[in-house]
Amino acid sequence: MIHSLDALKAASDTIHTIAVAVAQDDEVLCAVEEARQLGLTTAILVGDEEKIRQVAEGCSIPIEKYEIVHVPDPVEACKTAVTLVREGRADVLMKGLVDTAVVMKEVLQGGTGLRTGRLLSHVAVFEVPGFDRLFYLTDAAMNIAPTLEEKKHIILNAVEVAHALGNPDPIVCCVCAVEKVKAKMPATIEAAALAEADLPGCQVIGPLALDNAISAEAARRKGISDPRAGRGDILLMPDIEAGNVMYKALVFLGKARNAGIVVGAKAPIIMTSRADSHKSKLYSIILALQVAAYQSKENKA
Ligand code: COD
Repeated sequence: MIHSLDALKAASDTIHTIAVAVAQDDEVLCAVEEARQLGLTTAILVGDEEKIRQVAEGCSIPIEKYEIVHVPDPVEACKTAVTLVREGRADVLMKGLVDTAVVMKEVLQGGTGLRTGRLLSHVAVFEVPGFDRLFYLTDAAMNIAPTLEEKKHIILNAVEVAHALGNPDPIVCCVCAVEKVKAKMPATIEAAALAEADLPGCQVIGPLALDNAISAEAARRKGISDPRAGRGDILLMPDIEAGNVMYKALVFLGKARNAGIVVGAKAPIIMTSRADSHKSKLYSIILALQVAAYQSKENKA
């Protein structure tokens, strides 16, 4: 099982191709180049060729190592990058210098996008100082107010990522404000329903407050008898607000290292923002490659 993001890097051994949509972004190109230098990836850069070459030159990136597809219009560039993934010429999609909504619109297009019938959701993998396991936080970035049914799919998407990283039976904690079902707190009612739902490939418990999800000591002090309390791997957040606050708190207050991808589409999607650190972008690429390798192995099995 992979316990750290550096171990994830070391475990990656298959070269996969990334299609970068609107690739003229210095931070994104630097992270892609670092992954290429590590021998992990090749990339097809879709966007304005002149601008891509300028950015590459400014960052001392050997642009001759890359295939460039000249599509100056950002919407068309997203369409082209999505097509490259859909047609199997690339294994992972990465967002460059373009709004998330623009890429997602192309990803979600029926027929020409990357939909599979599954819900798409964001999974962030965190390495937190003081903890010897990775946490999978979901959904901090895509589904705004998921229904009970959508939460089941969000859990299953995170379970797939945990499996890809060698955790065969992750403990999923449905995080709420309290660990008891309260009629006035709908998230606790849904958490209890999720714990009863018998989702495959994982063990779901909840409702749990955050401390009882991640700290066995806190759970013991609270008198929670379930031995899985405090040993959560996947942290299902009640909605995007809680998820996003938790994400930012881990990064900016907790100094945690992280990677993040959108799963549930035909291929993993890397949606880093400019606020993400360089390391986080590189780890997100490596995470996406690892999940793509796992998915192609599973599909062949
Ligand atoms: N999975 C699968 N299909 C979906 C999903 C999903 N998560 N979301 C929408 N769809 C399908 C719908 O069923 C529909 O057929 C089509 O896509 C369009 O649906 P809309 O109109 O709801 O789609 P949008 O473009 O309005 O919304 C999709 C977004 C992902 C843009 C939206 O959910 C969103 O804004 N999410 C939050 C993104 C954000 O601001 N994150 C901030 C933190 S980084």
